[in-house]
Amino acid sequence: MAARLAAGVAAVLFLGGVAPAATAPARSGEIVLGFAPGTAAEQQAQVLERFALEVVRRVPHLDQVLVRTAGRPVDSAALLRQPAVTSVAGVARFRTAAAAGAPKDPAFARQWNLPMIQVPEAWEVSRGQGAVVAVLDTGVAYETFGPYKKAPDLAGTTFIAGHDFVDDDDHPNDDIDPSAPNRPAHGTHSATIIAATTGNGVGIAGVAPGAAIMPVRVLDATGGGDDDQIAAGIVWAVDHGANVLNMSFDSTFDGPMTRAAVAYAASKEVTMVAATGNTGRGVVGYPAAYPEVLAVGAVRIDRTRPQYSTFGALGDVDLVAPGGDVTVDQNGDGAPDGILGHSMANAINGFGEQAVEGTSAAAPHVSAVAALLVGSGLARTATQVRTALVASALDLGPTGPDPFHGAGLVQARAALTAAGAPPATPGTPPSTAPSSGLSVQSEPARVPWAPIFVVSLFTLAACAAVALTARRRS
Ligand SMILES: [Ca+2]
Ligand SMILES: [Ca+2]
Ligand SMILES: [Ca+2]
Repeated sequence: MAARLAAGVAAVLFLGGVAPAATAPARSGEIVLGFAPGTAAEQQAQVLERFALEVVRRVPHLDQVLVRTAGRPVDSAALLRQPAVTSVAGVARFRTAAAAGAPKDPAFARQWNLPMIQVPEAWEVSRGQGAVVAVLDTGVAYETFGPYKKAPDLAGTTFIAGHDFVDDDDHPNDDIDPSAPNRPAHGTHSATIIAATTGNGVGIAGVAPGAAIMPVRVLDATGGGDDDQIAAGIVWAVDHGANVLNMSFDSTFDGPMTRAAVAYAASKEVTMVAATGNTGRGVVGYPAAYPEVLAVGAVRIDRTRPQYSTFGALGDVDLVAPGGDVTVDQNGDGAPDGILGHSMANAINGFGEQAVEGTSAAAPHVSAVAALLVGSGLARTATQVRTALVASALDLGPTGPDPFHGAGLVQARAALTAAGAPPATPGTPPSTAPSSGLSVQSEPARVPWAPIFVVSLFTLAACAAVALTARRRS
């Protein structure tokens, strides 16, 4: 350790005495526990044993100890109720000012949706390492296999083996929709919002770039899926270690198998996130309508609800997240205000960045912030994650929870603080809100695809009536 510290100091001096900026990412499953001054060693040991915490490092003379949570949920509130415990915090990381700054993803400057939900600030605490997000969708371009190619901006992303419940095989690859070939492949787009490889000089930055993606294919290339496929995907993801399920699809049909699968996932404390729908009307679709699922609506850059974003009665919408509106350019950057993802269109190797709008794009933001919480070690169960997300949301519209925005706009850094991370460092540089003047791009992002297409939410509704008897398989 002494050698490592010395090397770090030398590096700082070598770079010209730049002040170390407090920033950075969490060490997964490790937290710093503060004890009251003078707490006896035996008393500390009792607390550690009671909460099944293992000591990683003690520093002489300090009342703080770095502990490992062994992947189990940490009840920080219960810890803080221990008389001997004074603080519970994530592991702060320091680095030279020169090493900080915006990620080197060429399209990052166009990702207005990231600063809007405090993503760069949240990376000071967690990048999602240790969290597994199952993307229940049309598949993901996660491997080069047969005719399929791995998406360039998923090259460094961690994947957990998934499953294909449409073709019933172990290769949940994403396809081009033959009926709308210029529409970007949906599951890949969703997955990259969550965990595109970040800082790699390609494409976009993900919201939780350290999270692992589990591709679970429950929708065919046209975006349709049946009750049994959805249910099988949910149960499979839960049984294979997913912490968070992203479900960017909806139906007006309350499928009995999906309903039971959602109840099973909730019983295992797996966080479920779903899109409210793109009908623009006041009835939230399933599975978002199940109370166990976080129902996510959309907002535009000006934090208002786009016309398409489905709302409900009070309590039906839990949160909102950036969903975009490709009919406007509110930030004046010359591009329609869509949500950028990295996916393919027109051909399974036709990769690029596409701007889309929809609650399908909003939900992955919340799934990714849930992954940041899980990765921080400070919130792991669905109950803990929901509590932190709701408590920290930025209230929008009518004061307090309302039918259009629920608790409000998801806020990644505030959610981590709500779960027990230290507050954001005052004067922390740039929440990196990319201004339009900032985009010095030698390699301009290929946005938007022309023409900009509206990615409507994939809906099961159209086939719901026949879903149980006349399964559509491509
Ligand atoms: Ca990237
Ligand atoms: Ca714009
Ligand atoms: Ca409100």
